[in-house]
Amino acid sequence: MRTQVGIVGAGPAGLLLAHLLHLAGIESVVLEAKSRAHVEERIRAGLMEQGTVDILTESGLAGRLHREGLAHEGLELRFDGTGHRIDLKALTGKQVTIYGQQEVVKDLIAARLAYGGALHFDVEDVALHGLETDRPRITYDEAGEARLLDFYIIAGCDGFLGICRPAIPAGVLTAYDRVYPFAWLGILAAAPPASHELIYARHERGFALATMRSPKLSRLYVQCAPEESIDDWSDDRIWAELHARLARQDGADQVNEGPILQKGITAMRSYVVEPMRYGRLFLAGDAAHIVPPTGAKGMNLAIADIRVLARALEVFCRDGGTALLDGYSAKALARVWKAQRFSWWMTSMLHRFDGGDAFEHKVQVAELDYVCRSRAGALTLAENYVGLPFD
Ligand code: FAS
Ligand code: PHB
Repeated sequence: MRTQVGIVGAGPAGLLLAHLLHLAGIESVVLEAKSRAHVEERIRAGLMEQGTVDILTESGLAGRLHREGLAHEGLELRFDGTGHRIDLKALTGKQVTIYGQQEVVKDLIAARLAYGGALHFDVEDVALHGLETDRPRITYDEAGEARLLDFYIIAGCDGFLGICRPAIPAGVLTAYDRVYPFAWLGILAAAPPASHELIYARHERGFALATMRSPKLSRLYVQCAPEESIDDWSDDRIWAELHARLARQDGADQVNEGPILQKGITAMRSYVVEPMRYGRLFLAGDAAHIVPPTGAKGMNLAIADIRVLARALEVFCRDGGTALLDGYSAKALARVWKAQRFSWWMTSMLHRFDGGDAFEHKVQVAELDYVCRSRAGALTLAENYVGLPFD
């Protein structure tokens, strides 16, 4: 007995794909290496584009998101101790929403289980076979039992460190890679946010970002060296850097300290593989691309891939049409590269590059000054930040 679609990975990409296929009457099986508790507790992205909220709303998954999400109509760029608000709503007519990725994952899992969709946690040794045939299969172990499932299509939604991308034979993929000379140290603190909107700060000591998860939960980041360990950063050192980098010329200090509930260091990298397909295997989300989180594009891009892939699979499973499937990679990559460009641009503009000469520092500040004072400059940031229109 063959299920139509096999999905490896229960992150935002895999879970949303399973849900959209279900709405189209298409059976799928989701295989996840970690436990339900693990994937629901992983603190990652926080900011959703308008298009992401729309997709979740249209697919009936956004009840809690609309109750608990925080709608934002602007953001602040801060440099040389002065803040400049970018009015996203006035410039684009759109807003963004703060709603933690782990909350999206919880909502997607609850929906999947509510209608009895196949979702297996804690699977091991997932391996793909027959990708070049019209009968691809997945083998894996579950509770010590070896399993084998046949599919028509396999979706690789297993993130940057998964097994799907590496299952594609050498020489097929072209990888584009940029590793940045810094990382982000992020904390989740039981403290009111520094501001009601996000603050992106360029500072001689390094980048800082003040964001949030709720009116009582702050999410804060500071740029650090890529090789640093979280053990190098005491709570006092973290708070001291946040106060210094987010300080305003007028002396106002908006950073509220509180118990740090979670902290971690995330590497910064831009990475894309082309094509996002091999035979009956289709890659989506971080399995195919990662971006530095400065532009808040990671999860949004995963959702955008799935929007294209789900539509193509619906046509294929309904009447065998392959035109949309054959066009998936090129269509997804067109958006991926625009998000890569924006994420690289925001990262280049806001971070301290050790060894950068005085000229580069002056150009960075001039770029920020231009974005804040020119409507055209502000619009280019705003329309990418809220999410480019789906074509
Ligand atoms: P995911 O990585 O979310 O999900 C892949 C799933 O596949 C995981 O649950 C994994 O356990 C599973 N898997 C892996 N190998 C498997 C195997 N062999 N078998 C079965 N399952 C397997 N983005 C932002 O926009 N803003 C941020 O602030 C931000 N912070 C981040 C912090 C960290 C530490 C990381 C790693 C990423 C961050 N991102 C951020 C990016 C992140 O949100 C991703 O873009 C998003 O999770 C992509 O979703 P998926 O493609 O579904 O991949
Ligand atoms: C977050 O809230 O975690 C967040 C928001 C915007 C970013 C990165 C992270 O650019």
